[in-house]
Amino acid sequence: MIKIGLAGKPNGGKSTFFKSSTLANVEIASYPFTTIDANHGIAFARSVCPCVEMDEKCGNCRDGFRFVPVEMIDVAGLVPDAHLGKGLGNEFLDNLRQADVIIDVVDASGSTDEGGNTVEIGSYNPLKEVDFIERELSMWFYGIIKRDWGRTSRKIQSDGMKVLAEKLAGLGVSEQAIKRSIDDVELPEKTSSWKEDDLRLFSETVIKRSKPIIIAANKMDIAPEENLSRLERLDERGYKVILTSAAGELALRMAEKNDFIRYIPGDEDFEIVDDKRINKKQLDALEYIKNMMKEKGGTGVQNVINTAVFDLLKMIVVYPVENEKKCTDKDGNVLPDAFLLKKGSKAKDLAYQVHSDIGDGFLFAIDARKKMRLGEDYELKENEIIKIVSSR
Ligand SMILES: Nc1nc2c(ncn2[C@@H]2O[C@H](COP(=O)(O)OP(=O)(O)OP(=O)(O)O)[C@@H](O)[C@H]2O)c(=O)[nH]1
Ligand SMILES: [Mg+2]
Repeated sequence: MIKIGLAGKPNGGKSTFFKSSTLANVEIASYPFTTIDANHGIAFARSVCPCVEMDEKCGNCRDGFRFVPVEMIDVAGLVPDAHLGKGLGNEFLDNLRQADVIIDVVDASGSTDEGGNTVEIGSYNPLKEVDFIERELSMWFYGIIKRDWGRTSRKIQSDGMKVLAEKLAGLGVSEQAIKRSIDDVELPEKTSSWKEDDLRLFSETVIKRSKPIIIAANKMDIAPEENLSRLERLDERGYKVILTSAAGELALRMAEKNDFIRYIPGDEDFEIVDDKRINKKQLDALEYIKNMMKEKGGTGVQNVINTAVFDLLKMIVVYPVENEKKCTDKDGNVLPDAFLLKKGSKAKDLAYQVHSDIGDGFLFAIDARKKMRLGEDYELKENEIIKIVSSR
């Protein structure tokens, strides 16, 4: 399963973002280092369900939106020099080892300083936060790559780049990402000639390739407009930035759970249910969130997850079925599974994801909509419904 890591300075709203996306019961508080041990949970990417074109609804989606599971990891806050052990230090960065993509939850309101201590709204520049978090992440990689570098680089000379790939496998770095990073910044092929700065540059590049970052400009509900536009302008520097209110999303998810509102995560609006249990204070809070969503186009939380999964990681959703006429499994469940696959995946890759035996015995696939036979090298497309025919 894809893994999304939440990073950011203390008190920025990581656990609130996590709780709103997973509904896991985690601690949230207005002081730094609330989270110490990483939280793991299941969040969801939202996609249009193919059953909207069918007579029979699948029963696995909400109003035609399918929520496909992804893993989410919420970690301790990072402070400047975390890679040297400051704050909760280096070992906490290691919770991000397996993350495929990182959401940097930035406090756009500027109401917490770089250590996460509460300050007056607008008094801390969130752009500084973006820079230092990125630096900490790349210095963390650098620290690991640098370890024993003399020996590693000599081995690379004799045995090739796979040596480095093996060393970095635990960080989720592939040999391809290593090679591309070296090309990107035109480092000499002879790794033993790399200077300190080359190693740093390599670390910075390889982490960007293996763990792309998306910025959630959080606390938009209380953030000064100036801060929001400063953060949004980061797109000129190649960043993906999305404004969020994790607290707003959490309030909606809780209200939805209690049947106070009708809300589908990712929607730009919600409907308040006429309910005697809602008191004036709750109603006011919901109205406040409603207005904010109207102005900003939603709470942004689902949008961040979707952008991370579909834009940064370039995934597609594919629906494997056993009966291509009815689009069901053998028990008659309509569109029982939704799989996330990397764009460019082939029919045979899907077979392997269903089961390794099915992959080994792959004969051909069938596009359920077009009733067309597909070979193992057929490149799957977003939203396709596929039957795999296998000898096993
Ligand atoms: N106004 C507003 N407050 C928020 C938002 N998201 C989080 N908060 C508040 O920010 C404070 C910190 O939230 P947490 O989710 O605990 O932050 P964290 O990043 O997990 O903090 P650490 O675990 O200490 O690193 C809490 O008081 C939250 O209620 C938001 O979107 N808007
Ligand atoms: Mg936390």
